[in-house]
Amino acid sequence: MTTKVSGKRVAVLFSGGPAAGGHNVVAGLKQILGPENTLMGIKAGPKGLLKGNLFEITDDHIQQIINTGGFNFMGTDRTKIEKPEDIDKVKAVCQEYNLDAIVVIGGDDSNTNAAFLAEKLFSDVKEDGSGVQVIGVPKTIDGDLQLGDELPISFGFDTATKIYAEKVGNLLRDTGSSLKYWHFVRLMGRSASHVTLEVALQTHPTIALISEEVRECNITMSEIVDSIANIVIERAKKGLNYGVVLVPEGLIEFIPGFTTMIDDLNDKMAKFKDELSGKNIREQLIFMYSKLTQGHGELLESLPDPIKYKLMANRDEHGNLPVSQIETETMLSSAVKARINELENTIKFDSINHFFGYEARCGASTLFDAAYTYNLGATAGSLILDDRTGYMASLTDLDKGAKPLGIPIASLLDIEIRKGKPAKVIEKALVKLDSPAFIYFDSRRKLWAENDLSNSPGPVQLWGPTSRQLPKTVVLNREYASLEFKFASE
Ligand code: FBP
Repeated sequence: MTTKVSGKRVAVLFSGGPAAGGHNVVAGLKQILGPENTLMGIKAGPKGLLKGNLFEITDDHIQQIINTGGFNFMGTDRTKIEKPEDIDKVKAVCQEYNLDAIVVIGGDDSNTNAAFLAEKLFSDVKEDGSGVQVIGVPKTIDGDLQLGDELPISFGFDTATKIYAEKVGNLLRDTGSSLKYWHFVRLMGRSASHVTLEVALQTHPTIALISEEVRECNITMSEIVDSIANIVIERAKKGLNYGVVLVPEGLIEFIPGFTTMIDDLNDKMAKFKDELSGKNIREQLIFMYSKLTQGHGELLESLPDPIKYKLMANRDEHGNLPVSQIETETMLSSAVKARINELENTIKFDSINHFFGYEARCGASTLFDAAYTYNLGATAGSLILDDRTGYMASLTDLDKGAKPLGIPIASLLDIEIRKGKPAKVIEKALVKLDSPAFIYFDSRRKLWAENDLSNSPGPVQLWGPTSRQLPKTVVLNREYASLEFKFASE
């Protein structure tokens, strides 16, 4: 016999970058809690939790937000809650609003936050000595919060990659029509190259760089430039003076030499925080050249000014470099131009640079993300009604009915250096070079470079044959028999 749970008071917040489907998580959560329990929204992410910025979510709100993209219903931010005084503030807010549970909808760093909150709020929050439950929901367009069969993908990845694939497909068709430009396109995705790999599988670009391959195979900056220049030259010899190059957003952090230089820079910026404050950017750079380990200072100094400045930008509260602002595609296309001039100066090479980033994070959800997120919200709600804490909601077997699952978040924590110090964080899932998706890409890329085999998938479909398609990387890596997703409720 099951007993109906009533009287629970649950608060939900968004954390980190927005991703399509967040509003449906809230809707699924509200549905499962039912009218017997109360759902509160927290405005402006973890910062709003510290400030006690809460309001009650009604059925009318759900009617307005369901199936809409974005996190604008409540807003989001990247505050890390870790200091003892912050935990005390959270406890005070839980007491003020008489909360029984908090749901954190976020990526790897936000779910790390959720694990620590779960531990700190486990007991002694309420008058009777009991605690407040904390449940995470896996969100990020980056696709780097995934865990094999237990968590095939985070939400938002499908919508973002389909929107990018439309734009990249359009560029491939445009340049294959006008026959005169090389487009260098940097695609969002922070560290991992899942987004770039997925978009490549959907569109078959002339070239797609994969950061993880660059790091693992020790491919230097000049080797990357040479390999692109050689493809440009070979195509030009066949009369093909055009193409599209996909560049993952975080590439710079993966290039040998750059990786250790950026780690060194992160450490020293944290160490010399006080000395750097009050200096202008040029003074900061001169100061850092002398503080970096030998070789790193010289490498930093050799970079174009805009890249140098961006490398000195403030890290976020989780210690991440703001790679979305580093124009690697511009640096690469100029270096390729210079190299072509050295190798074959008769070749025509006109390049145009693009960054596809923020425009896809809040797009209206694909059918997959809409259904997935509603079910993730319902799973998070069920974990709360079942008195669980420290779990992340997931759905497995996305091709055969989908099964809800709760994953203990603490089991995912690993040690990484953040802001110059070891910290426990959820490890980012990177593209594996032995994964079926990468192997498939590797088996095709030469053909895509030599010929015009582009695919232009067009805009996201809400009906018709492609509307029910899962991300190709997920289908290949999970060895699903079909591209189509299936949820039990359908
Ligand atoms: P999350 O990991 O929080 O989901 O962030 C994803 C992301 O869109 C990255 O791809 C990008 O590098 C970053 O956010 C940009 O951050 P911001 O919104 O702070 O500029």
